[in-house]
Order: sequence, then structure tokens, then C-alpha cells
Amino acid sequence: MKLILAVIQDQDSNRLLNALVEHNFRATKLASTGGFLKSGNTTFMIGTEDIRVQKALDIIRDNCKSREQMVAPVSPMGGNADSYVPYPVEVEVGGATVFVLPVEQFMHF
Ligand code: 2BA
Repeated sequence: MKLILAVIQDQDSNRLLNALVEHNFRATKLASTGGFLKSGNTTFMIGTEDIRVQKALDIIRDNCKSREQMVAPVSPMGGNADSYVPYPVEVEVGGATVFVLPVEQFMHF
């Protein structure tokens, strides 16, 4: 068994959840925050048999789009201003950042 952790953008989360449930995957949706943008994103936990991992990855890829997002400048507030960028910069946020972990034990009481 594997646990898939997928960090995706909020805008894609309902579509992805519907697609997973439609294909009989069990999933848990968690509200999360990206460390770099410090804005909300969504993390899915999907526990599934090894043989179904590729299908879950295909569904994630098909339902999550990458997008450009602006990062607002943060004032250094008395700190070192050398690396301060005074204008917003654009970063490309991926469709999904995915980890596939082995599951040692799975219990469902
Ligand atoms: P954030 O940390 O908010 O990052 C959002 C986007 O900002 C990233 O998109 C990337 O394009 C950019 N970015 C992140 N760190 C950067 C840096 N040090 N310098 C320049 N640009 C940077 P993605 O790479 O697609 O990541 C989307 C979200 O996935 C991340 O949101 C984070 O929540 C999660 N994530 C990405 N890599 C991760 C990792 N290795 N471990 C845990 N979570 C990760």
C-alpha cells in the first residue's frame, strides 16, 4: 500500500476530489499553507494499493493546472535591505507537488 500526498492549488481541489471519488479512491482533503507564498493551498492524502498508484497520479495530473502567481514584496522592517525586491514578482506554481510514501501498516477500526 502507498500513501500519496499531493499539494495542489485551492482552485483545483473540488474538481480533483470529485474525480478521485468517481474512480473509487478514498481521499482526505487538508487545508495547508505554502511556505514560500504563505498563502493557502490544499493537500490531499490518498491511501491506495500499489497497483492503483499510477491511476491516481494520472487523475492528479489531469485535474491540476499550473498557474502564474504574483508574490508581493515584503518590507525588510529594519533588517538587511540588500536582497529586498521592491516590486511584485511572478512565480509559476505547479499543478501538483506529489510524494508517494510506503505504508507500513493500515488499520481501519
Ligand atoms: P509555496 O511554498 O508557497 O511555493 C509556491 C511556488 O513558489 C512554488 O511552486 C515555486 O514556484 C515558488 N517557490 C517556492 N520556493 C521558492 C524559492 N525558494 N525560490 C523561488 N521560488 C520558490 P511549486 O514548486 O509548484 O510548489 C507549490 C507548493 O507545493 C508550495 O507552495 C508548497 O506548499 C508545496 N511544496 C513544494 N515543494 C515542496 C517540498 N519539497 N516539500 C513540501 N512541500 C512542497
